[in-house]
Amino acid sequence: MVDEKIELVVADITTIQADAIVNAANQSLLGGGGVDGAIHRAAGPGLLGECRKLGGCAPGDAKITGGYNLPAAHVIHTVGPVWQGGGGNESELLGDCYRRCFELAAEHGLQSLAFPAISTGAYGFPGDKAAVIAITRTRQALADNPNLDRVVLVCFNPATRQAYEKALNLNP
Ligand code: AR6
Repeated sequence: MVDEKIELVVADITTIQADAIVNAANQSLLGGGGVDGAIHRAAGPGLLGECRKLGGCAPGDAKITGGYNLPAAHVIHTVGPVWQGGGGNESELLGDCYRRCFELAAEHGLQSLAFPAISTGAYGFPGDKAAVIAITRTRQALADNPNLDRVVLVCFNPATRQAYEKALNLNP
């Protein structure tokens, strides 16, 4: 049962011990507010130094770095879509973010991964729709990659946790 490998926690993602935590970054990969700011503050300046060499990142894509002062060994930086009402390929792009993060995790042999609710803060993606995409992609990745044994979906607030619980019950 892949769902047994999915964990929902209300927490600050910078405290999570995992092979990698995912950052909801912007195209510059040079830091920002929200979860991006928190990750850069907790990781320290080494992270920004490595990010400067990456040449940015397109929406829907992802890039991996070290975790520096974080408890996580790596950070996978992905750039979610900005919600524009739903007609701009936002759902596909958000799905691509999850797919690329899981691809990088598989390429690097990572066994545990923690995600924030990508795009649902400053980028305005509706939480319920984002939760369905996150759960669908996570189940797919767990089914495809037996080496992956723990995916933590980090909720910064109870509403996000409720959205994930609803999505998990939609298509068990
Ligand atoms: N741990 C876990 N989740 C968090 C944390 C945290 N420490 N802080 C916020 N969240 P956002 P986006 C949740 O705005 O919508 C940045 O400036 C938050 O409650 O961080 O993808 C970037 O540089 C929400 O549920 O990311 C970009 O410019 C989720 O993380 C832009 O924001 C995502 O909220 C990206 O916007």
